[in-house]
Amino acid sequence: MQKYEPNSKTRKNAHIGSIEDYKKLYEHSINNPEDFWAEQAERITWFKKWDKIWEWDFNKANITWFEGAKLNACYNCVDRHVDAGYGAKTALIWEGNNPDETRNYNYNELLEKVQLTANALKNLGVGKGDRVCIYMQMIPELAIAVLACARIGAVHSVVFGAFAPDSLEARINDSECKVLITQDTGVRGTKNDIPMKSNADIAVKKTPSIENILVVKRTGSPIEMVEGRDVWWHNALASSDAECAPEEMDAEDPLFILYTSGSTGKPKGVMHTTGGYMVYTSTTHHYIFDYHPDEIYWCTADIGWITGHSYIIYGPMANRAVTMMFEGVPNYPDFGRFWEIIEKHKVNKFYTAPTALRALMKEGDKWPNKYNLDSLKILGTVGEPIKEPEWLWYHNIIGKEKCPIVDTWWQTETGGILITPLPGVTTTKPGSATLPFFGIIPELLDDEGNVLEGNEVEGNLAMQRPWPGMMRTVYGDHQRFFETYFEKFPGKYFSGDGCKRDEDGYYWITGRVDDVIIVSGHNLGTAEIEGSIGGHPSVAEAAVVGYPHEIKGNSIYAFVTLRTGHEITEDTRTEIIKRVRADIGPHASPEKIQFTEGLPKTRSGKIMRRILRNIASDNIDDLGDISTLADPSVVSSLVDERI
Ligand code: 7RM
Repeated sequence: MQKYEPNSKTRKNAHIGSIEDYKKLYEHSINNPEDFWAEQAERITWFKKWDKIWEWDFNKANITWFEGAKLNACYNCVDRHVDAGYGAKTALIWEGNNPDETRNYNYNELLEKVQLTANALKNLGVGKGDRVCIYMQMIPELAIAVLACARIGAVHSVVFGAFAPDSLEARINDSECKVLITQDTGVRGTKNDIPMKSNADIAVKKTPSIENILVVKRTGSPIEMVEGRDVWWHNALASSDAECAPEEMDAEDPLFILYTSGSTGKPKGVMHTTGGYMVYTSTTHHYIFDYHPDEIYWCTADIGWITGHSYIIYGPMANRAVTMMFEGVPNYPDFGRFWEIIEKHKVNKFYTAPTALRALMKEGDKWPNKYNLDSLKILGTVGEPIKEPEWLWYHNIIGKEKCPIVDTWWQTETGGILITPLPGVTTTKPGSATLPFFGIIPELLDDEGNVLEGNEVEGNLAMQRPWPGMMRTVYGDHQRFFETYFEKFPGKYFSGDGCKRDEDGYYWITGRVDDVIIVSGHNLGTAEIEGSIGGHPSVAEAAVVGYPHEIKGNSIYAFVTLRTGHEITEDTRTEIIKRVRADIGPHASPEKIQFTEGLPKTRSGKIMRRILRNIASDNIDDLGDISTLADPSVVSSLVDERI
């Protein structure tokens, strides 16, 4: 396989410009972790320094960083840059769904808006520790709302704007949010009236904790406003005071909750705290995107996901970056949109998902070739394994062979990037996330938990020690935090991913080893989808697996058994799809549904998903061992009737 060395220009300007320097700092970070993280923590402005760098016990899932320290995340992202004289510098560039819509906020303007919003929240009775749910599309007010919560010490819970009312309701109730922030309707691609407020109205019928809904006017479409409960954002800001001092938060005070799908039906409220998260996101953003002042940095993720939290808002803004936010989609008005935006704003650092690259690559080189992409210096990917074809396309057609690609592996739970190349350092191999970031000790374990030493091994990916950005608990359920991440391999953090280490010690993520399917970079729990399908009155049982899809990475294949006496009709199929879209969201709807008389189960009643995965992927020659099935005969009809 061909390897790609960082070019000399990147090396020369990079914060770290050689593998020797990386190794030196890596070894320092491993041998003297407390010194290393104390040094990195200097990026953050603390109101009070810590008493202790770290304390941890993976056997109890207890982790603290910078205990005793005081800081405010919003102050670090906004105020201190104004105080340092950079108020007139651009903080946020917003590119609307329609190409003629752009808004810029400098740090002065951002500070002004954030303070007004923070006071508007206070006027609604929101205080330190209260939870605020944010359900919006990618408009600037979303970033402002997040920062305003951080400013007053309210814990934000951003719910991705494509989620259906039921999912929103479950997330609000789990953390008992007091206020919901949304917008009238949303604009995305050809959709110009996404019913945000009316979805919110449906959700809050069953969320007793919500006292008020704050509504941003994005489109002006008519919506219902409930007297005494619903407040227009612009009115609330107009009657707010201009000044709002940032709350002094403990390093271990919660900053936000973000829900992620698990292998049981109920989503997990991943909780991140303040000090460690800020140190980790700013440090990783600095080194991995090799960020230098005034560079234009664009991460295309949605703020509804962790990538948007860590690498649109907190990391870049702590580093005083010019960070971009995009409301639209890569194929609207046409397949050149990303490249048009890069030319228009002279983007230097570009971070996107393999699924987007696959979709764009398929449309041919003519789209990127229409635009001047010379401003690009570094390209990043995240969310799923990137395969060689799209890696090469990214490298050759987008980066013109001069931009290092950082394939960054991490998770909602990790808060920031753990395995990644550094642009001025790492010789890359297409498809490998390469080497650990500073302070990170990845381990590959066999199923019994034995550490696989040396190179050319494959196993379960775990971390030997904590890092400052890792999650601290599952909101309201510390036992679940322990069981999900620390129980299977005692004393380690288990990621749920499989991984191999090659002859050069490079890491290659092989995908999830649990019941999570990643579709277009979105984590979906099989249990959640099965629960939704199972809610259909004709359905007796459903099992859902992923199968490879050329654009989405994986697509969803549902095996469904109907109740006796219920007939398979085209309506059943469409109703099932409708139900999943309504319960979870369109991104979770099954691409294929196979009705079957029975599912392959062990004698203890566990569905053997491995067999279903093989059938769904058309790997029927080697289904694996089927001898432990209660009734092996179901397999042949499943194979014959596969779609
Ligand atoms: C940041 C994010 C996490 C899961 C993770 C992996 C997969 C993420 C990569 C990747 C291969 C990568 N958070 N994943 N990055 N697989 N190479 N560079 O995506 O919580 O939504 O998903 O995504 O399976 O466990 S996430």
